[in-house]
Amino acid sequence: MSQDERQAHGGAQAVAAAQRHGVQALFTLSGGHIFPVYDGAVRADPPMPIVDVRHEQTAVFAAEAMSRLTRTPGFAVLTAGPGVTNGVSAVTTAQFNGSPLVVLAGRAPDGRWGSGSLQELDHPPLLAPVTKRAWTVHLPGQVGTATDEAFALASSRHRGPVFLDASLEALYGTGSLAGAETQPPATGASGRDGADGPAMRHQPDPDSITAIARLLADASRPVLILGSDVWLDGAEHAARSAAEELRLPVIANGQGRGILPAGHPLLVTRARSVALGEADLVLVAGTPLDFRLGYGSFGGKNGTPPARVVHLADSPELIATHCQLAGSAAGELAAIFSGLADAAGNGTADSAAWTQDWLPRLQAISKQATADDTALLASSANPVHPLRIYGELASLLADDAVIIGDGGDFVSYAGKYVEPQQPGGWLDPGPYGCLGTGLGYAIAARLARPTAQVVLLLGDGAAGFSLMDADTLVRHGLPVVMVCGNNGIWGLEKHPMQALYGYDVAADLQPGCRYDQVVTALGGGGELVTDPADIGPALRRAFDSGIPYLVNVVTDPSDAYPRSTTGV
Ligand SMILES: Cc1ncc(C[n+]2csc(CCOP(=O)(O)OP(=O)(O)O)c2C)c(N)n1
Ligand SMILES: [Mg+2]
Repeated sequence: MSQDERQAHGGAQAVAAAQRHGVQALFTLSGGHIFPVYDGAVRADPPMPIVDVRHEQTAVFAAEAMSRLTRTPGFAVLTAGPGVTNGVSAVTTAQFNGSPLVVLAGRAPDGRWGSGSLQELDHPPLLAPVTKRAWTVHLPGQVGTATDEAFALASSRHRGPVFLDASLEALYGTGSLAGAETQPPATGASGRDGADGPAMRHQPDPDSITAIARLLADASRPVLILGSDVWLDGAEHAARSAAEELRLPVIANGQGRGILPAGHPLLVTRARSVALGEADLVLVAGTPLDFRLGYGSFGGKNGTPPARVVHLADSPELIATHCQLAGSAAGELAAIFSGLADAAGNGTADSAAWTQDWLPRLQAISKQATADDTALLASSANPVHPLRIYGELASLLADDAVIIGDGGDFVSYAGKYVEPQQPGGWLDPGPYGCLGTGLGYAIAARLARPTAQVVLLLGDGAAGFSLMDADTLVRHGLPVVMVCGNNGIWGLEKHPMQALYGYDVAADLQPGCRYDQVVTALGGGGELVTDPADIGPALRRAFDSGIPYLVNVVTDPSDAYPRSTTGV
């Protein structure tokens, strides 16, 4: 590609760089420090859509979700000072999720630094601990190059957020439109197995794969866990093929959900407790061995010895060091899966020990658990049992639906009872567990998947963090179905505090609060539901409405999600 010698201000350089990395839209909230970026977006050819939101957290959450759904980097543009600090929780969420994202911020002028100009804050020291890199551009000719670098870094394994701020002089001043870097990104979408350019290839060590194949040959009760990075690294097809070839029981986690569709015979997520409690070998792919996975301690239940654990990750620095591993492999996850299938397969898997007893047992437990759900999913209890909502939703969801969860107990139920049919159709906040992702994720999902159903599941507490951004859905014409599980409490905190102290404080919200009227006031639609029989018809009206629509279901506050740990 030839160098573009045209002169342009820093904002135009940044937009041109973002476009070279496949960015389709920027998410922002206005401030004078960043006007040149808007001017760059408006004048770009083609122009870059600007999605202006009502809180910077929403801008960054939207950019993060865009990256997790499209597997091209997200782009958020924040104004100096409070614009940046408002985005910090969402940047941290991206860091925990390994989501490729660039946050470009304005910055007070260098020429007045130290004199107290408006919103003068040195952002990088705040952002450095929660990004891959955070730095400042001071020269007008360097914004394009720096933005190119930021996108390349965000998209390279292990992916994550990168922060860049540009002083007023740098953003308003002019330089070459192209910056120094005009190569198409070596990274881009890693949406297909092996689609990465050469710079992205990280071939795993074949010896470590052979060693894992040997562990598998010795195993009689193996389990494969598929996490979010399997999807983000573009390894979903290789993962499924390997699981099928080796006949491995699979449990899915985060964005790994849907890689094996609901009902797949190897998917034993509903037998999780026995599978992880009695396994003798657990292969954990594309997710950290954190609190969600018992910190990597498996087996040991019902007289079984502790399980051997193997960690598979897209980068060596992610391999767990806090627990004992029997094996590990790092690099391109698709290559790890196909290498493992080759090394361990050889046509012997059908006769492998676990297909005779272990797999059928987990399948039977899963089947029984699903059968046992029927009563609660159809519950006619009044006040409504939250599971009745999921019972009604199940029959309305299309295979390509994007399901987003933002809340406590209400969303834990969704994680257990809503099984996606396709990978890339499930968005939870990930291990940082930050409430408030909801509207940002929904905005991005509607833009990333224009014809798919987008369903946002909101706890009533969670709704308070971002519901004002229903206004953004309305202004930008983005229809989304929102379902609020309204128990009138911070359920995931109230019940545990009761259990610990015998009383609770700071855990009550307004019973029956009209969150639906918030959405109607902002120009969308909505309704309140108190009778279980009305849930299905209300959801159908929401899907048919073609506008942002919130179904506000009053649920039973005495119901607590049956959890074994709160993660603390
Ligand atoms: C930003 C943030 N603040 C606080 C918490 C702690 N927290 C986790 S779940 C939860 C309760 C959520 O309540 P709600 O959304 O109403 O869902 P429910 O549990 O009632 O179904 C809280 C306060 C958090 N995870 N994130
Ligand atoms: Mg609640």
